[in-house]
Amino acid sequence: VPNTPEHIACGDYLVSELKRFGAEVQEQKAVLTAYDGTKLNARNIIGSYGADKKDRVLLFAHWDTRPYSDHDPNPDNHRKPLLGANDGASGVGVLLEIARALQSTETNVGVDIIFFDAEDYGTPVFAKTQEGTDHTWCLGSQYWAKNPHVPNYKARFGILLDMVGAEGAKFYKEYYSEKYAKNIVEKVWRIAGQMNHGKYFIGKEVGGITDDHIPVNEIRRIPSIDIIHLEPDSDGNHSFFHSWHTQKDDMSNISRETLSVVGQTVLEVIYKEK
Ligand code: AHN
Ligand code: ZN
Repeated sequence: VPNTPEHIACGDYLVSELKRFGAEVQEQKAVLTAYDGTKLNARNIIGSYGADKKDRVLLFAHWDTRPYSDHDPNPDNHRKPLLGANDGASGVGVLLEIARALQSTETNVGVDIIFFDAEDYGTPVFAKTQEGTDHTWCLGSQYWAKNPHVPNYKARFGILLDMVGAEGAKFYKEYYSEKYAKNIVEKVWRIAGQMNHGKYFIGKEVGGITDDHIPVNEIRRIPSIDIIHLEPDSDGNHSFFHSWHTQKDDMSNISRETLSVVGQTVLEVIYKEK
């Protein structure tokens, strides 16, 4: 949670892990303003492989967790922070393991891994106004998209991992991913199918999500997709996994198999790039 000692310790840990896995690490520190005016000491952490290569792929996830469990069934928990084992940390875990693989086997393209901060400090359910609050999410990625770590930074495409750890997770083709990067959605879902991961990667479209891929697409203009676990309902709407923004988003809901399926699929995608 931003502005806590644990946030500093976790950021330091991520920097040291990326360095241990041979990445060139850059940090981007910024003071960002939350929905309620709170100044957040935010830190985007960037690990690069093949930094001299022109053709690059961007992989990203958010590493902060939410200060509010505002979807918890117990109202007493609404102002408590959550662990975010799935919401945030699952994507970070997969990307750390990908970093470890990149250390031993080089890709043809350069790879940048970005851990974005301050994604999940968006307007809580208990705030007075909910309208027009989309911009209160994804503060770290908005900042990076306007101030990339390398001037005029570009990548062939980007892949965001969000909530990729729940048991039985299903990944549908998210609306903005299809809108901005349809060929990347097709590529990733095709490769997942070839790897027999069709039980996880479902060939059906669902509605759009405000997530870190939006600023990367709309501001930085890098075609980017969101691999995100959603539960579509019969009305054409969708919800997040059952413990989303509750006290139960902890390790008990995390599946090694789901993490592995996502990580193996993304590795296959990036090692296939010529
Ligand atoms: C909204 O609820 C508007 N966006 C969800 C983005 C998010 C939150 N991803 C993880 N936590
Ligand atoms: Zn969240």
